[in-house]
Amino acid sequence: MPLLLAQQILAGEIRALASTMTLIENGDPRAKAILKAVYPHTGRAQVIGVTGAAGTGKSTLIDRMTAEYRRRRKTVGILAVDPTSIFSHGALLGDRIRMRAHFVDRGVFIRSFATRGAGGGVAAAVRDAIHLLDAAGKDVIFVETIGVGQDELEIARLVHMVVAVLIPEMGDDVQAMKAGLVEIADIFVVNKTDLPGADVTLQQLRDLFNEFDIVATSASNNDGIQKLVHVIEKRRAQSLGNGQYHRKRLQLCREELLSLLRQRLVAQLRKRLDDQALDAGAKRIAERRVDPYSEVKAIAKKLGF
Ligand SMILES: Nc1nc2c(ncn2[C@@H]2O[C@H](COP(=O)(O)OP(=O)(O)OP(=O)(O)O)[C@@H](O)[C@H]2O)c(=O)[nH]1
Ligand SMILES: [Mg+2]
Repeated sequence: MPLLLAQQILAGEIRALASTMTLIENGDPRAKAILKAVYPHTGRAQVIGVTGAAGTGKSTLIDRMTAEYRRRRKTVGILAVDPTSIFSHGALLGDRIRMRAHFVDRGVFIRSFATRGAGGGVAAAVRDAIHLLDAAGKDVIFVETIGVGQDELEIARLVHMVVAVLIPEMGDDVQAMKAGLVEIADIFVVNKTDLPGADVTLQQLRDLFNEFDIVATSASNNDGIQKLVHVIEKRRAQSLGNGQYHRKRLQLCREELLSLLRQRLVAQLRKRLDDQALDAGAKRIAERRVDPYSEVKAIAKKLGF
C-alpha cells in the first residue's frame, strides 16, 4: 500500500499526495514508509519560507508569486502552516478563497497544514511535507508561517530562503521584530505599499537592514511581484554560484539527521523509563533530596547510556 501511494505521488497524482499529507499531519507512522520510497526523487525543489505577522498579506503575496512562477512554467507547492490550529479555520478558509484561482491548476498544490506535529514536533512534520511536495515534482515550494515564534524559527531553518513580510507603519514593531527576523530573513518585503506610510517604513527598513534585499509590493494590486520573484531568483543563482546553496543543503540534512536521531533516542528512552520512574525522580528533586543533574546521571547510568 505505501509503495503504491509512493508511485502515485511520483506520478503526480493529487489524491495520493493529499492523503499522504494527512498521514504526515496526523503523525501516522505509515507516512515514513512512503517518504522512504520517494526520498531518492527529492532534492530538486526550491523551498521558500514566507513569514510575517498575521494579516500582512503573506497568502496574497504567495498567490501572486505563484501566478508569476506559473507564467515561467514552474510548478508550485504551497504549505500554509498553522501550528496553533485552534484559531485556524477562518484564516485557512480565507487562504483557500484567496488562492482559488490556482485550484483548478494541476501545476499548483495548496495545503493548509494544521498540525501539532505528533511525535517530532511541528517542524519535523513540515519537513516531511516539503519532501513530499518535492517528490511530487513541484519546482517551487512556498511555506507560509505566521510571526516569529519558536515554531516559526524552526520552520525557517527547513527552507532555502526566507522572505519576511512587513507592512507600512508597523513603527515600533519593526524594531521589535528586528531581533527575530534578522536571524532568519534573506529578503524583506514591505507589502501594502498602496497604504499610507509606506515610504517611511521602507526608509526605516533600509536604515536598519541595509545589507538585505528590500522589495516594495502591493500584492492586492499586483505591484512589485515580478521584482520580488526576480530578487528571489537572483539570490538563488548567486547562492548556487558561490557554493552557499550547497552548504545550506548539507546543513539542512545535518539538522534533519540530528532531529530524527533525537526523536528516536527519546522514544527509546521513554520505552525504558516509564511514568512511574519519571515521577519518582521528579519527587526526589522536588523534595530536594537530589539535584536534577545527579538524578539524570543516575538514570542514565541505570539505563546504560
Ligand atoms: N491594501 C492592501 N491590502 C492587502 C494587500 N495584500 C493583502 N491585503 C489584504 O490584507 C488582508 C490579509 O491578507 P492575507 O494575504 O490573508 O494575509 P496573511 O498574512 O496571509 O494573513 P494570515 O495568514 O491570517 O496571517 C486581506 O484582506 C488582503 O486582501 C496589499 O498589498 N494592499
Ligand atoms: Mg495567510
